[in-house]
Amino acid sequence: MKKKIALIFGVTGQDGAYLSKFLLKKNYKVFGVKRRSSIINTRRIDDIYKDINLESNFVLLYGDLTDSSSILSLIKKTKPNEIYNLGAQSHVQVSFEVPEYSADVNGLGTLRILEAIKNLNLEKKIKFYQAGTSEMFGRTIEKFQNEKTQFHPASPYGVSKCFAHWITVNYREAYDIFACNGILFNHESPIRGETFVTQKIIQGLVKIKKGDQKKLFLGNLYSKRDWGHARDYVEAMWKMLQHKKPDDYVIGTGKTFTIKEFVNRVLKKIGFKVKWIGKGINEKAINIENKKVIIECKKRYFRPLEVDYLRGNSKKARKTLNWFPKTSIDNLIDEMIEHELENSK
Ligand code: NAP
Ligand code: G4F
Repeated sequence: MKKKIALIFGVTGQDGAYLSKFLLKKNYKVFGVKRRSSIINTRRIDDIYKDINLESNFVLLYGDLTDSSSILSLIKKTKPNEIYNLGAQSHVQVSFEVPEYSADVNGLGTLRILEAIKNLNLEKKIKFYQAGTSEMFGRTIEKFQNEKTQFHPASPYGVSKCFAHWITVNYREAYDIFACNGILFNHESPIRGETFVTQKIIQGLVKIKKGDQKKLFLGNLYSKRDWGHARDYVEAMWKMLQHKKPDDYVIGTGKTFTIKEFVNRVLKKIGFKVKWIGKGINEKAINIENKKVIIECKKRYFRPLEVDYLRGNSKKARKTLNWFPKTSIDNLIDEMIEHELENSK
């Protein structure tokens, strides 16, 4: 049987790495789009590259979501059956610093791919996945967000992803493209970027335990997030494109925790006993054993506007796609800590 071909934008990111491995196991040929950078940015996928058995089925090509001509020629050259758009300036706080760039990559980047599909007359040949986000719900007052919950984004990142969401719906309705939006809640893993809060907490506390760092500085400890594992979530992306009809799906665990609850779980697993004192920006955690402050809050990590509460209702994905999250928050934390301990040896 002829191999299916997938083209992944954002292949060097957390999800790109998990999705590549998932698709290669399913016998796809995977083309990944990487950006030119001044230092090597393929750390997360180097193991695939080094695996001689996978080598010829995994090809990296240069491209950029801000460059229509590269997108057009990548699609022409690779003739994919499925395109996964995972490429983004994906850091919410950074999007307040580089709003225009975030809109360009995240919003217009999506439009550029859809336009290329249309202009190459491949509407009936290519299935398209768009990496949407729970950040689109932003400041909603609904406490269990599903596909019908109104968007109220709270950052340039969230707004740019709303554009990407609606342009995907628009091209599906106007040109009959098999295009799906995954509305994914936070998902983490041992290869999560170091500046996202889960990885920052785990790396920081492991370093403090080993005596390699003195303190961990954080921002808002009271926002709530629904955290799953990236490995489970890339399966949902693929399932969306295998379904008979294109549609949009919320993907989350249905459980939510504050940042402080996440920190406390990590502290316990690493073997710290702490006492929390103070309020707001003055809140701190003191190591009971040696009376040293190990966690403090810093203004610079608070955002101009916060998304306070996210909890995903993925009933539709469970029912229609038979998708279920497999990893609990405790297993996720254990895996991330184990990886960090191994790494720091
Ligand atoms: P990530 O680790 O930050 O990866 C983002 C990827 O996009 C990287 O490969 C990055 O390349 C690439 N990229 C950035 N700018 C680009 C450009 N101009 N042209 C082409 N590629 C570009 O993000 P992730 O956590 O894997 O998330 C994947 C996607 O899902 C993103 O769109 C994100 O917004 C969305 N999402 C993530 C979550 C989550 O919790 N992880 C939840 C919902 C939605 P470099 O490696 O060169 O930087
Ligand atoms: O880990 P975060 O930076 O993730 P955030 O903002 O929820 O965004 C992530 O998930 C989205 C899905 O909902 C994705 F679309 C997006 O691409 C990204 O992957 O922050 C989580 C929470 C926030 O409330 C933040 O204010 O943690 C709080 N926080 C507290 N201290 C911190 C810190 N966040 C970061 N990054 N760093 C801190 O020191």
